[in-house]
Amino acid sequence: MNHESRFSAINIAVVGHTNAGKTSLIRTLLRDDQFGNIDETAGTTRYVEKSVVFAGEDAVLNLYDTPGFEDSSALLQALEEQSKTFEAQSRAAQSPAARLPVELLRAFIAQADQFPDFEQEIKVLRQSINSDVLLYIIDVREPLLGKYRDEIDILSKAGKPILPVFNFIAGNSEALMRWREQMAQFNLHAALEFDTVAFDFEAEKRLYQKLQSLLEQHYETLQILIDFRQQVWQSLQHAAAQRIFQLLIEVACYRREVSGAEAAGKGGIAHGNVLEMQDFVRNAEQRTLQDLLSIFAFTQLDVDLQQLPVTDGQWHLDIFSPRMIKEFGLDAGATALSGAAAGAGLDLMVGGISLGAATILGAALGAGLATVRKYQHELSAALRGHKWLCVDDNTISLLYLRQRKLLHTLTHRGHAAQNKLQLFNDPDHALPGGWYKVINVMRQHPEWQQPSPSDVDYQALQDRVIDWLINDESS
Ligand SMILES: Nc1nc2c(ncn2[C@@H]2O[C@H](COP(=O)(O)OP(=O)(O)OP(=O)(O)O)[C@@H](O)[C@H]2O)c(=O)[nH]1
Ligand SMILES: [Mg+2]
Repeated sequence: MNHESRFSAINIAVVGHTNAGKTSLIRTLLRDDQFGNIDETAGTTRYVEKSVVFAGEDAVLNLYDTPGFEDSSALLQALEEQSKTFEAQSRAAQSPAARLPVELLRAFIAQADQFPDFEQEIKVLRQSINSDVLLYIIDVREPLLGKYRDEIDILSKAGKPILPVFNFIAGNSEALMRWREQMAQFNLHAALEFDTVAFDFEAEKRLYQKLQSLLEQHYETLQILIDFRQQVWQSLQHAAAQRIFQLLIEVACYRREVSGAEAAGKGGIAHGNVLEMQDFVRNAEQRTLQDLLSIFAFTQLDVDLQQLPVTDGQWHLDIFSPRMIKEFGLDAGATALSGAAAGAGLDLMVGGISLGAATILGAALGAGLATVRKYQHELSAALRGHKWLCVDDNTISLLYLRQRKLLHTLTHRGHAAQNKLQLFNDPDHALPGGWYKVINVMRQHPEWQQPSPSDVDYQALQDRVIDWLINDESS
């Protein structure tokens, strides 16, 4: 059964100079990295191409990608010639009625075959006349040249509202200011900043709100879209935070029994065991990174533009690199003292090892018979002098900080794109209050290695960590 839309879709022509980022903007709005071709050479888009933005099943926006303007001055000149011919014709016919600019465009388009040089531009003009609004994409790094004045002059003849969209704004605030002033000179006061490469819901929402003010008759339709996208956005964020929570649980629950002799021995924990644990952590983090990139439909191109220290879904800096602890501002000594893993201080500082036996014993003795039963296996191993190799607090904290930073980068592109992403030496790498308690709770529930949504304690902990991840603005 065909779905009948509640309203008619808004036709939006995405226009502008070649290479300004028109196709990129559409990809961002569609969250579809397969749409069209994008390239740093001029004249990539050769045809008008339509794509549809839906709110649920309703088509809300028809976006028309168009070829870029190349020689707008010559085009304007040709249009002026046309206008003179018009005037001469009117005089000859003794009909003094002035022609509307849009009629001039129509007449020009009708004679397209006479202007093979403007083949691309004529496609843009045709689409502009047939649209409700024009999004005029501007690369703010470009100097303000006459060609832009000419482009706006030409486009405004279509008689449709024009919304300038400033692209490549990251790190170019002065240029942006000049462009804003310039657009005001053209009577284009409503303008928008939008970095097209990645998804930032706030910027997208501002785009729809500006359109609401330009297209009052479509106000409700746009509101439906805003609400829908907001909902989708929130569920993406939630899904991503939940994925990070799973990583933390998975790693905090990791445990491997080692004999007391091995734990106390001169050689320390067998090297092989440690390497195995480290590989486990690395793989778990890697899978999370890849899942997060795919939740937000990030490609390697986006990653590069974001300057994330990631290639092929892999972090550049290993989680066990000694630089990590230092540069994330964590204090190895402090966690050794505050954690329940007494006696594992040395281990905490190298390679992310701690011996969790003390934690387990302490928890069990404090919590009574039920807990003793639950940890029977661990306790008897502990009594035999066996211990557990766990992932230490610092490593779990680093995972949390690095994933939180990633989540915020993926969701607040505007912040991250300004300059090279500062994952290190960032004074704001604060851990949430109560963080170490949370690690301990996780460790004491090895069964949570399998997601346990029916367990109320699991649920409560998950809600808490998700809330931290999404709402903690300190990163
Ligand atoms: N850094 C950065 N690069 C961008 C941004 N938007 C687009 N690009 C890059 O700019 C180049 C041109 O982007 P396109 O989307 O192909 O531009 P276009 O306006 O469609 O170009 P034509 O189809 O040739 O008219 C590509 O290399 C994009 O990756 C942005 O916001 N920031
Ligand atoms: Mg293009």
